[in-house]
Amino acid sequence: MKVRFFCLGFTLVWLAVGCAGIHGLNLWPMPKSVSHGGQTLYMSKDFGLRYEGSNYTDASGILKDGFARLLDGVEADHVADYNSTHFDHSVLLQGLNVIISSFNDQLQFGVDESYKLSIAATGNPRYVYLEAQTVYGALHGLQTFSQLCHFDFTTRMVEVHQIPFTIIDTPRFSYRGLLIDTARHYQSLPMIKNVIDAMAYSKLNVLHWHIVDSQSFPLEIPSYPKLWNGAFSPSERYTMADAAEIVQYAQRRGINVLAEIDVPGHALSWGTGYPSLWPSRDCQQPLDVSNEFTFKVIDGILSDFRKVFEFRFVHLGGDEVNTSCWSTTAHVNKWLREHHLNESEAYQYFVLRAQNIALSHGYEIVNWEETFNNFGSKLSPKTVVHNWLGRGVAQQVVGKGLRCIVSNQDKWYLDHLDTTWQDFYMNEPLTNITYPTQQKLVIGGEVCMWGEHVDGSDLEQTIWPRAAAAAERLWTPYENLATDPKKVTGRLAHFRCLLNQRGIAAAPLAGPGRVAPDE
Ligand code: CP6
Repeated sequence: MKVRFFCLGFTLVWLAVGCAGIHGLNLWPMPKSVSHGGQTLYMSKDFGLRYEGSNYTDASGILKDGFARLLDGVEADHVADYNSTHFDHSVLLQGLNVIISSFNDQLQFGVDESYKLSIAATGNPRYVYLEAQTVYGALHGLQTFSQLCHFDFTTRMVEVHQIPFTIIDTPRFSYRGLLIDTARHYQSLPMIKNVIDAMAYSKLNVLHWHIVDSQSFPLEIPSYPKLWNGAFSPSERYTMADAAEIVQYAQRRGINVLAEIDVPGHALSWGTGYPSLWPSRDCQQPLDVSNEFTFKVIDGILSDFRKVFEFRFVHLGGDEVNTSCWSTTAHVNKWLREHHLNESEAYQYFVLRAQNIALSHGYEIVNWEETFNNFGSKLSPKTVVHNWLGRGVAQQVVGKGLRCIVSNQDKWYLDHLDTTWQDFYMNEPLTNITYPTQQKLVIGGEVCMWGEHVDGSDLEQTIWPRAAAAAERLWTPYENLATDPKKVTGRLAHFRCLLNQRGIAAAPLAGPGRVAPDE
C-alpha cells in the first residue's frame, strides 16, 4: 500500500511535466530502420484498434490490453473532442490497423519480436499500420508508437510528428534481461509489476527473478511447505499464486520470467524449515551434498516451479560455493571419502545432479559461470552459462559450443552505483567474438540489480535509466549504436522523462537541469 501511494504521488507531480525537447525522433531503444517526413497529425478522440487485412482474433486479449495501455500512456482520454469544433478532420489519425500473422500467442524464448510501423503520406481516413509476425512483435510496435505521440498540454491534442514514416524493427539479441533479488530485501508485488512495466517500455524481455538466497526464502513451495519458514516475516512472502500472477503479468507484456534457485551455495535460508539441509549447525552452507533429502527438495521445488514458471529455462545458480565445511563436517567428510570425491568434485557432482533434475522437468538450464570455469566440459549441452565475473569468459564459453548470457560485473551490475549510464551503454556483449557461429551462441545480456542495498524506497531509481542504456545495446543493431555516448544523451534523457511521466521513478542523468548539458 505504501508503495502504491508513493508512486501515485510521483505520477501526479510528473504529469505536469512535458517531455518536449530535442528535435527529431526520440525513440528508445533506437529501431533497426527509420525513415520519416515532417508532417504532423493529431490523434482522434475515437482513435481505435482494427484488424483489417488480418485474421488475427486476439483470443488472449493481449493486444487489446496493450492498446488500452497505449491510450492510457499517451493521455488519450484527455484529448479534446474535435467533433464539436471546426477542426480540419483530414489531419486526424483515426486509428491503428494491426496485422498479425501468427495465431500462436504463446510466449517463449526466441519468439519473433519483429514489427513494422508506418503512416502513409496520404489517405482518408488516416490510419497507423502495424504489422508483426506475433502479438509480441506488435506489443513492441505499440511501445514505439507511444513514443511518437506527444500530448500537448495547451491544445489538449496528441500530436504525431514526422509523418510519413516507416519503422522496421527487430531485436539484435533474443535474451534481454534484468535481475531482481527478492531475498536480500523483499519487494512487493506492485513494485515488481512496476519493474515489469518499465522493462516493457525499454523492450527488455526477461525478468530474472533471483527469488531466494541465504538471507531469506520468501516463496511458498507446496511440496516442502516449511521452506518459506526462512522468509523474513510472514508478510514478506510470495504464495505460488503471487508468483503465477507475476508470470502472467509479465507474459502479457512480452516478458518471460527466469526463476532462480541458487544451489548449492547461497542457500542457507532453506535450512530454517529443514535443518537437515545444513551440513551442521556450525556449517549452514553449502547445502548438504551427502544427504539424499537435499536432492529430493530440489526435485520438489522444480516440480512446483514447472507448474508456474513456463519459461524454457530455469536458473540453478552455482556461484560462490565455499565447500570447505563439507570436509570439516564429520558425516559429510565420511561420505566424500566413501565416494572418492574431493570438495571440488563434490561441487561438480552437486551441480550436475541438480542439472539432471531440471532436465527431467523439461527445463533447459542457466548456471553462473563458476560452473563452466571449474568443469565446463561436463555441463549439459542444454546449459546457458551466465557470465558475471569478468570479460573474456563469454569468448571461452561460445568457443566450447555452449550458449552464454553476458552480465560482466564491471559494467552491468546496477548495485555498483559508480557505474555510469555511459558504462552501461558502451558494454558490448560480442567483444572479441568474431565468428558468426560463435556470435549466435551469445543469446544476449542481462543487467543485475542485486538486493543487498535496495528496497522499495530506491529500487526504481537505482535501476533506471541505466538499465535502459543497456537495453538499447541489446536491442539496436550494432551498426546503429552510438560509438560515443554523448550522441545519445538527449534521447536517453527524453526516455527517462517518459519513464517519470509513466510513474517510474527513474533517476536523472548526471548533471543539473532537465537534460544533462554535455555528458
Ligand atoms: N548474490 C548471489 C550476490 C552476488 C552473486 N550471487 C554478487 C557477487 C558480487 C557482486 C555482486 C553480486 N550478491 N547469489 C554473484 C553472481 Cl560485486
